[in-house]
Amino acid sequence: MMTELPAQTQRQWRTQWRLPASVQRVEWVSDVHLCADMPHTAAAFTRYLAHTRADVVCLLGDLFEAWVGDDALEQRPFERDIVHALARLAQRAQLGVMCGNRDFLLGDGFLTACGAVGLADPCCIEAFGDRVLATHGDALCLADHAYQQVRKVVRSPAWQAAFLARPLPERLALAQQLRAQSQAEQAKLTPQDYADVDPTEAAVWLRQAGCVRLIHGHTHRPASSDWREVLSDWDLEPPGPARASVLRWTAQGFSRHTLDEFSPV
Ligand SMILES: [Mn+2]
Repeated sequence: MMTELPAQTQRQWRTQWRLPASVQRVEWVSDVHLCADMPHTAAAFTRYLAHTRADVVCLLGDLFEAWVGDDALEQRPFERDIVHALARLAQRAQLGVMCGNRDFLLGDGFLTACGAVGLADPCCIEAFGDRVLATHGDALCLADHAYQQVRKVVRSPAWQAAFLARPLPERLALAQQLRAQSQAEQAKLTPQDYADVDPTEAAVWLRQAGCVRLIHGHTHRPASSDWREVLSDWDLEPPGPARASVLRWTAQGFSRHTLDEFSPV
């Protein structure tokens, strides 16, 4: 017999987002990897939220280093503070949130708490008479076969329902353990070892969506080309070097901005 899945996994986030004609400035951020032990990065992100003049902010995944379920909000002051900062932004701008490979359990409870629109991966976003295809990017890193296997499992409604049914302390402990494992594995790699978005598959996605440009994060290798804009990750912990940038989309096209622009005057 099929058991009913919790609302969190019955995700019907939007695959198309047509922005109103009044929108003048859209900003894109991904891979902030927020966690309580990276306080400088969290402070810079909340400062950005407080000072941006964008009409629309799209967060394209891995906003959080880990997310073990929306119920964690009740007991975790760090996550709650971030949600409050997002909710304040959502009072003056539209906020779109997509899941990444680390915070793939962000659910409707989170969206409601911060007043955000859930973006499916991928999501076609229309503005300025143009349309772009937004994705976190991990689903297109096809060369990483081991990861694609894991992704298939953890993105299945059955796995997610079983995981979310476990007690919160157990989920937090498991996330901690997975993070330590992935950090140990990452330490062995050089940036050239990281998988990149598969250009052939990306071209298929773009053609199917009727778009010519992909916006993605995940690879932590910010770049612009004729078919894609790759977002930067954020890391502002000393001793540095600091990494963070915001991609802006206006009627004039795309531009990249450092955080200096968003400091209080
Ligand atoms: Mn990622």
